[in-house]
Amino acid sequence: MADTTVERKTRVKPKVERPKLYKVLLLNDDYTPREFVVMVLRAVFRLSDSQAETVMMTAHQKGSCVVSVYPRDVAETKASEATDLAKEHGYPLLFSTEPEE
Ligand code: TYC
Repeated sequence: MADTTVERKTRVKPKVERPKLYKVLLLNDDYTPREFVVMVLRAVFRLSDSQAETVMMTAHQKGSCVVSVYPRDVAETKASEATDLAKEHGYPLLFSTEPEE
């Protein structure tokens, strides 16, 4: 069989897009105990004790704080898990998500 080579006239640019990342935000409230917030940050977001303490205190003082960034589905699942866990314990603690710029 004869060898044939087909050459492209134009370059094909591989269209691989990086998935957009989403921030998970911790929102302050007046009722959830600080230790409970730290426990949730450690359990759901795998923060260390000192990271969790810093994130909790930042939300407490400024109103909100970015916990971490993840692909959209992970961010939404973790935010719901954390919010639901607080609800189960009778606390109004809220986590929200928003796209990173
Ligand atoms: N403000 C709460 C208190 O004084 C503690 C708290 C911190 C709650 C951070 C939510 O995201 C939060 N008990």
